[in-house]
Amino acid sequence: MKINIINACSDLGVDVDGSNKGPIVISKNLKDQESVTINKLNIKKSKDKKDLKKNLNEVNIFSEELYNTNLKIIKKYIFPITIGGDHSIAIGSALASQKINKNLGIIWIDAHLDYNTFKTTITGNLHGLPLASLNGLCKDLTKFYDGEYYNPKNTVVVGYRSDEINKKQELNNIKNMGVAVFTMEDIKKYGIEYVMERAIDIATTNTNGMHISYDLDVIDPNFAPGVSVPEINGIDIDTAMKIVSILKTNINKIKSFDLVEYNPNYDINDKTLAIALNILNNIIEKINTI
Ligand SMILES: [Mn+2]
Repeated sequence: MKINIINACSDLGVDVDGSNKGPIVISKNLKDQESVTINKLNIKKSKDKKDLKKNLNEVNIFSEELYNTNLKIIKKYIFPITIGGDHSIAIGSALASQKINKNLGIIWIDAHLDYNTFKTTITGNLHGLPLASLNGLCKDLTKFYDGEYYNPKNTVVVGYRSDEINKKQELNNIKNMGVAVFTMEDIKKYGIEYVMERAIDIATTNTNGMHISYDLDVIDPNFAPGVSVPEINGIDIDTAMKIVSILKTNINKIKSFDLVEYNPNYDINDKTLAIALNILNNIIEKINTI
């Protein structure tokens, strides 16, 4: 299957700079891939601690442009691989896939739940809201969208960890919605093979397939320091690649793929870049065979 790379160059969803530069650094190291680049508006972004809707208009403008770009690609039966950028870019990429393919599930591979809403966010960093947005809970972030949202029953998070007391409400929200959350503890207890098998089952039961959103911060910052919001106690490189090989064996169920949150400003000796390239080269190679 033919592939297009979409460079989603935005860091407007987080008050840390640099993830907007990630896509170009990654994609120039991918050989022979057709790509299109979406740049964020050139504004002075809000980092005001009291601003709980940071860069909302600009994030919406970016999401809409990315959404329309991905729509066009998917309509041509080309497989979209969207490279972020902070995780707010997944609003545009995942909704475009849902709009065309209809009735998709989603696997959100991430150290974070990204399930805040405008009521629960304490930072106002909009990259903490995209998964809730994809379930239709943050309409201010999806104003451009007129399709169905992802069903929480077919929504799965893999790799979450955080003991922060202020995350309790987010965790309650996501559980009350019926989203499946597999934590780091689950991965340690049951193994990544079992967890991914369950995740794929949940995302694809009675659906037309799934969208995959892979956040590099799911990997332990010892191995992948080049992210904006690192969380300790993450998965190792072997586990990160096992996830990819399990996805490869299920490639026919995958309709669209994101790799997000690479921040070259914080990378050390290109360690994180090497992992990002390994993930993408594996996925690209497999898509080329179908
Ligand atoms: Mn994350």
